[in-house]
Amino acid sequence: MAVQTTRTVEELEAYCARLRAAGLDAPWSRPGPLIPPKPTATQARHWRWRDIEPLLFESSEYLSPHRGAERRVLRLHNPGVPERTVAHSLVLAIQYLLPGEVAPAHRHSPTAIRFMLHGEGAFTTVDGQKCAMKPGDLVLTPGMAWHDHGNEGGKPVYWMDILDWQIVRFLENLTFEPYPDEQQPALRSPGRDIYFPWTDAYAALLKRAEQAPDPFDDVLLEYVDPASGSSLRPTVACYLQLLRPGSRTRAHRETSTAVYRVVRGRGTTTVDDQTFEWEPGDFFVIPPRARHAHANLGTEPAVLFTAQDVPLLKLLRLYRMEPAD
Ligand code: 1HN
Repeated sequence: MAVQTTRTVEELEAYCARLRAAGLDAPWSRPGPLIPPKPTATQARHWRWRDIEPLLFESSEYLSPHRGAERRVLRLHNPGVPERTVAHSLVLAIQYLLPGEVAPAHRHSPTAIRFMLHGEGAFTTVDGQKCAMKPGDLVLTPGMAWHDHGNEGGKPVYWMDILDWQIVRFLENLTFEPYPDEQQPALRSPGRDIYFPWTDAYAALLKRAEQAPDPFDDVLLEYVDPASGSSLRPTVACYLQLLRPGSRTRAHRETSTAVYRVVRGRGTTTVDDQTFEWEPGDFFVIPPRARHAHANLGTEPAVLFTAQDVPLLKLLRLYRMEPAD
């Protein structure tokens, strides 16, 4: 409440009632600062692949992908986020398909980025471009691109989906549309702007490792649009990260949020007062402004895939990074 006033509390309450009736609000009429500090909903969290894997395999006993249910996915659920997503800004889901299964064609306003995790014979068709997905391949599905998936192999396959769903939802621009048929025709081979094969990305990462390491990330290489050189999307950037044996990065804080998948190797990531000891297949999330540092004290290199909302924060002039040793 205002400090200096000639009016009584009752008069103020009556005034506030008249404001409400007129469709107005006086924020100073309630106690507390005008802009209260708000802790992030996203909590630092580590998911172990050995806990996820049996539950992922079991999911096929409950659901077959079909029109309506659309996708057999398990989402990473951050306990702090009411929408049950990995972070306040991003969705991370693992999608599982048995041999011969098809996830029907549809499109939606959020962008999806797929990073292939396991198996042979998986494909995604994006606006008529059929992309075979081998482990480590990245396929970009921009918002409103038609897409369907399938498994033409003899064994189950799975990949991870990163979506900017939460950002689009916050902006109240979620749209969804089923394609008239279960699958769209494959018309042409994939463009270099949506299909990033593992062999190329990994070779580029090893080449980057020949340069001086980054003190905060050791070796970090961003996936960029080949024509423009910009991040994959205005909302999300993806990177491959190599932590060389014996490397220990400097602690720092960023205003952005990062989700990670361990591709190979072992290491540790300290996020504020927690230390995650990760192994191949594990996932973890670093909330905004959390102090974090990575280490690989083993004898083998460690490779991480990470997706971050950095480009959006940069567009909004909100991106900051500061050392926190
Ligand atoms: C979705 O539509 C896909 O199209 C994947 O493959 C994951 C997670 C939440 C909501 C929609 C897909 C999703 C999703």
